[in-house]
This record gives sequence, C-alpha cells and structure tokens, in this order.
Amino acid sequence: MEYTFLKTALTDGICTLTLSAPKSLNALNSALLNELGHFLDNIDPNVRVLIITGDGDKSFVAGADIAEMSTLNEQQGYEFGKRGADVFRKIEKLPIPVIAAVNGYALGGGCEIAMACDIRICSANARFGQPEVGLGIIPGFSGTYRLTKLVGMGMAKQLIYSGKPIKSDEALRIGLVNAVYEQEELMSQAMKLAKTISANAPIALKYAKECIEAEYDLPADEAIAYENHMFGKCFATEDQKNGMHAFLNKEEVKFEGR
Ligand code: DAK
Repeated sequence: MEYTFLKTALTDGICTLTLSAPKSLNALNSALLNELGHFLDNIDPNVRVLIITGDGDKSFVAGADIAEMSTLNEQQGYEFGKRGADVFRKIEKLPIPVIAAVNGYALGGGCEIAMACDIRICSANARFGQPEVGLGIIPGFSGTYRLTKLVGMGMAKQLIYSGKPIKSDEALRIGLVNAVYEQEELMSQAMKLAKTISANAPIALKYAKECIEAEYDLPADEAIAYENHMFGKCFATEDQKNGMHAFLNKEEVKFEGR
C-alpha cells in the first residue's frame, strides 16, 4: 500500500514512523488512521523498536480531524471512535517496544496515540491535553482509560474536565512523559534509547511487554502466576542460552530473536 500520510525509515532494526498531515498539524483523519492500521498489521518482522513522531517541529498530532468529525451522527461518531481506538490498541499489542517522540502539540487523539505507546519522550515545546469537552465530545480514542492509568484519577479528571493543555515540564512532573529534550535533540535521544532497547533479546522484550500489559488489570496472585509462566517460557529460547553463555564467558552477545 502506498502511504499518503505516513513516512517510514528503517535503520538497524529501528523504524521511525512519521505521521504527516502538515496542513492540519498532523490531525488524525480516517485515511491516516486506515494507513496506520495497515502499517501496524504489516510491520516488517525485522523491526525491533518502533519510534512514532509527527511531521514538522510544531505538532506531534493536533487531535482527531475536527473538520471530518463535525458532520458525524451518533452511529458515525461511534464508528470513527472505534476505528481510532482499534488502531491504537494495535500499537499496544505490537510485540515490540514503541516509543512516542512527541515533537509539539499532542492534543486529543494526539495525546491518546502517545499514551498507547510504551514510552513517551518529548521536546520542550510539547503540549499535552484532552480538549474534547470544549468541542462537545469526550476523549474517544481510549483517553479516559489510558490517561487515568498513567497519571491517576485525580489528575486525569482535571485534564479532561478543564480541557486545558499542560506544558512539557508539567507532563514530566505527573509522569505522562519520561524525559524532555530540546527539539533538535529529540530524535537523536529517541534513537539512542531505541538502540539500547534493540540490543536486548527480542523475545524477552516481547514477553516483558505482554506481562506488563496483561498483569496490570489482574489480581496479584494471577499477575504473579502469569509472569512466572512467561519467565519459564524464556528458557525455551536460544536468546536465553546465548545471553547467559555470553555473560559467563565474558563475550559480546548478538541476539537473533529465536
Ligand atoms: N483537526 C483539523 N484541523 C486542525 C486540527 C484538528 N484537530 N488542529 C489544527 N488544525 C488545522 C487548523 O484548522 C488550521 O488550518 P487552516 O486554518 O490553516 O486551514 C491549521 O491546522 C493550523 O492550525 P492553527 O492555525 O489553529 O494553528 P495555531 O498554532 O494557532 O494553533 C493548536 C495550534 C493545535 C493549538 C490549534 O490548532 C488547536 O487548538 N487545534 C485543535 C486541537 C484540538 O482541539 N484537538 C482535539 C481534537 S478532538 C471520538 C473519537 C475521537 C475523538 C473524540 C471522540 N469518538 C467519535 C468517540 C478525539 C477527539 C479529538 O482529538
């Protein structure tokens, strides 16, 4: 599939995916969401870490496309919300780590797509917010769910009820992002983190992601049993044999993901 709204670059197993709708500050229209769904369903198996960013130096994603949403009826609104939510869920279910490199506005659906990623870092000019109630709607791409998980109910309610964006330093303070960098450093820092991650065992990374996602909503005994089961499965991999052999023999290891 030829993409109109996505740009991709692959280097050493690290894929940078740039969301690109510059005329609307990279707002998420249906065609962009369809392309993103297609990309995630067909991701190159050689990709070990995915970085998602926005085109330009002003905006990551300025939300769902308001022009497109403005004429929807109830059923169409439901379908539009479901399309976005389903695509974002694919990010969470990818068997590889995903880093959001937030390079400016992350409003509405922009904040929501960042929250579906495993790790968020941002530029100093980034702004995060859920301004939907000011448009007569609620966050519709799973924002009420993920923001509450990430920053707690009190702060999530304040952000969603006020609709007021916060700056990068406040996003860092409340744990919505892990680090803030100058704009010109953001992508090199994202790449540095991606390289560190991609040097580790791919199957172990996949299992770690699966555990963290699955265990979050489970009661303690079930969560611990789940981790125990996945820990055991690691010992059926070549990566475990190679990783431990290399450590004991003071050698470098290159994981093959087997
Ligand atoms: N959609 C469409 N166009 C947008 C846009 C958006 N979200 N954001 C910006 N644009 C367009 C502007 O209309 C403008 O277009 P032209 O006038 O040049 O044709 C161009 O991008 C540049 O924007 P500005 O001129 O406004 O630029 P400024 O620097 O002055 O302001 C801004 C930047 C990001 C602060 C401002 O553009 C802004 O406030 N944008 C809207 C942000 C926003 O409210 N985002 C949340 C969208 S709501 C659901 C499914 C999903 C959702 C909800 C429910 N279901 C159906 C259940 C999700 C909703 C959202 O994400």
